[in-house]
Amino acid sequence: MDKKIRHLRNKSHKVLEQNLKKPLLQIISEEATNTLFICGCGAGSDVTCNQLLDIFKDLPGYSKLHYFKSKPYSMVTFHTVEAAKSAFLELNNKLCPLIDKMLILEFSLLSPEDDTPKEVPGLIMMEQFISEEEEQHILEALNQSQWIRLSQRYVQHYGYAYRYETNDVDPDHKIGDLPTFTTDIVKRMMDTGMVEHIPDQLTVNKYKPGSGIPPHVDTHSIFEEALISLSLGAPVIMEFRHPEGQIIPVLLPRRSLIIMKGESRYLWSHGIAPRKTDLIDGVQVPREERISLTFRITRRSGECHRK
Ligand SMILES: O=C(O)CCC(=O)C(=O)O
Repeated sequence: MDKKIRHLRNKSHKVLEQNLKKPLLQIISEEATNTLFICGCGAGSDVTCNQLLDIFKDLPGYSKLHYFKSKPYSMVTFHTVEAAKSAFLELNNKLCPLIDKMLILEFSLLSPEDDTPKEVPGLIMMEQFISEEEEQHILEALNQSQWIRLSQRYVQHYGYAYRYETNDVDPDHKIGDLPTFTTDIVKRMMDTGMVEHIPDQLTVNKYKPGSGIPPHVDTHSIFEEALISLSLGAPVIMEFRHPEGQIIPVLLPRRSLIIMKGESRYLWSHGIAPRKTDLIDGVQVPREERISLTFRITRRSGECHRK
């Protein structure tokens, strides 16, 4: 082993012992296990959770990244020991260009505390929120209007124009009311009792197979809590990401409505990976054109104090 790597590895071992308050023999293993420590990559380092996700999430057998708020290392679990072993052989002791840093990995004898939720807190899903006839009617109405082309998708805006440079709208510049084909749907939404204010901004997104939307948290300061999205045309998997690394894939069936509130709105990001298929019930399903209507409520009641 080269001198520099040996030095880094010894340093990492000390950090693990200090943090876990156990002898090294009870922390790491020479035999492969299904969990790896990613030494020196955690909170307090300059490596972000998203960078680690980019390195690990597409490796065969990847299960979960554990990026702790206050620990100077991260952990990654795989579905099998074999999968962890091949990730180890591929990445350990090598310079990783994505973070411009040598990856020091160790097989862990400990499993990361699993206190993470299995569902996205605050996310409400309502299947078959509209009928097939209503879906058809909205799709036809949308096709009468002009689509604006963005790099990955096509959009239409109603109420207030969405500003992609600043991820907000100009609250002093209303461009019109929401279209009449949404009136019944908005009423039904309000009747659920889960949306406090009447939406006044609508972004329509048209996604061709292979396109998506990067993970994001909608701006707190300009929009009220509830974000509502109606899916038309085809299902898709939306990924919700916790800042500590957990990803929960959520199937949005065609004609379903989701309401994001609480943590799902303010803490977890949501996004759609740009790919041509989605894994649905264990089957790779080819994507088809999907159109979503995202309803927002512009904030009129002063500052948002949520972090
Ligand atoms: O397509 C969707 O359901 C979500 C769209 C979205 O997140 C957005 O427009 O900000």
